[in-house]
Amino acid sequence: DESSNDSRADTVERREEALDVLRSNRADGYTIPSATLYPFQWNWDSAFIALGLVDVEPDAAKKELESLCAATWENGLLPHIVFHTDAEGYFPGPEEWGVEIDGTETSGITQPPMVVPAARHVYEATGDDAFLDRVYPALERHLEWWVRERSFDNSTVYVRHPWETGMDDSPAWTNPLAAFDPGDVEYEREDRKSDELADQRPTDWDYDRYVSLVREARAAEWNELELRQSCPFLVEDALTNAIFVRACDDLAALAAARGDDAAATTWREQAERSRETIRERLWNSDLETFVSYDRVGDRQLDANSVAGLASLFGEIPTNEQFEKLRRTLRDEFLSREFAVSSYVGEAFDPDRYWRGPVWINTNWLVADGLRRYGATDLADRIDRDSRRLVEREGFCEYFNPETGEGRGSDRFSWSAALYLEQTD
Ligand code: 2M8
Repeated sequence: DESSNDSRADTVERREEALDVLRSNRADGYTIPSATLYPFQWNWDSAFIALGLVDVEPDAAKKELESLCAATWENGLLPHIVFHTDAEGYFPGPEEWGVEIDGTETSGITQPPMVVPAARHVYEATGDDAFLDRVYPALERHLEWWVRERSFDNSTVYVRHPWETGMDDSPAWTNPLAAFDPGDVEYEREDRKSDELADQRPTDWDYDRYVSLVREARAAEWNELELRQSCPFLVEDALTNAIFVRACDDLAALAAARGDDAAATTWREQAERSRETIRERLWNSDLETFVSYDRVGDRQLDANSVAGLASLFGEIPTNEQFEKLRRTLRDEFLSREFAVSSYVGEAFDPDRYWRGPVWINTNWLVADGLRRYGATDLADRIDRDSRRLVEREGFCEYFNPETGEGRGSDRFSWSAALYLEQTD
């Protein structure tokens, strides 16, 4: 009928805009998240971008992941930013990190290993064995690094900076950040391009601690063993662990595709071992969700955030936990006009970054996870909200869950890429 023709025409037009956003944010073999706020290559952004690009521009999707993998450190750390060029307008830029790998400057922290699920998706969509041969060694080296350098017990993994979680100013980090004194840190922020944007970004209180953690880690020459003793922020993040577990499963599938059965077994066992610990250590029976664990304060961080729901993406919840988690999702996260709020507790702020707004990438993770548990109705509801938001407001960075208004930057790459992924 006419109205469904109209809405199909709208979708076609939006898809063209999405591709235009991605093309205009594209540099030489990689895509920046946003021209106004983030002028370099970001780790998990590139993974989401590749997921969206693969059906329309498979070669660009492959290049996106290959350029990221090429920045892997000798020890296996995959940096959260790759500074391919020296663009202006971002703090902390390359000079603050002081890292150079084969002539390319990078940061000295990582982000959730979405690159592995993305690589599996790109490989399966294209069947390109040569692509797999090019990226596999870096992917495996990276997951080995997580287990060797970022785990106390070879099962759960930890982060040593809030930026590593991707959910920078989540209220989950307030307590561990409040537990140390950042000292007198001097720096100049570049992310508050307007007063309005300033209210949608992390506070100076947060930034003092972000900067101090970077400077301390740099002073320790990024030595993970030393930082495990000295870093005041060591957190087993629920989101990072969920993506890590999924990455182990997906690496196992990629190993099997290459005929390496021994590696496939190793990574399947790693996934299972990690899942078992997460189910115990990160489950919070009051909030009925997964939370993060503070290794310095030796306590759970009881914040109800989308990170707990993302456990579905790693198939972490047992059936019993799933029933409870589904109730938490329904009661706490679906009661506002637009799903899924990034956080729903006392510190909820519908406009500020990872303290309440809806993000298209976490919606995508939760919807994918729900489908794995057969909860198609809930997954469809979340996908519909993502589409509705983008169709009303454009490809914003994040959205107010009550009014739907777009927040942060516009022409934001992963919002565009995941729209393509959802509507193909
Ligand atoms: C945001 O984080 C960066 C630091 O990495 C920042 O605020 O400057 C987060 O939303 C993160 O998840 C994202 O990857 C990055 C680039 O889009 O921006």
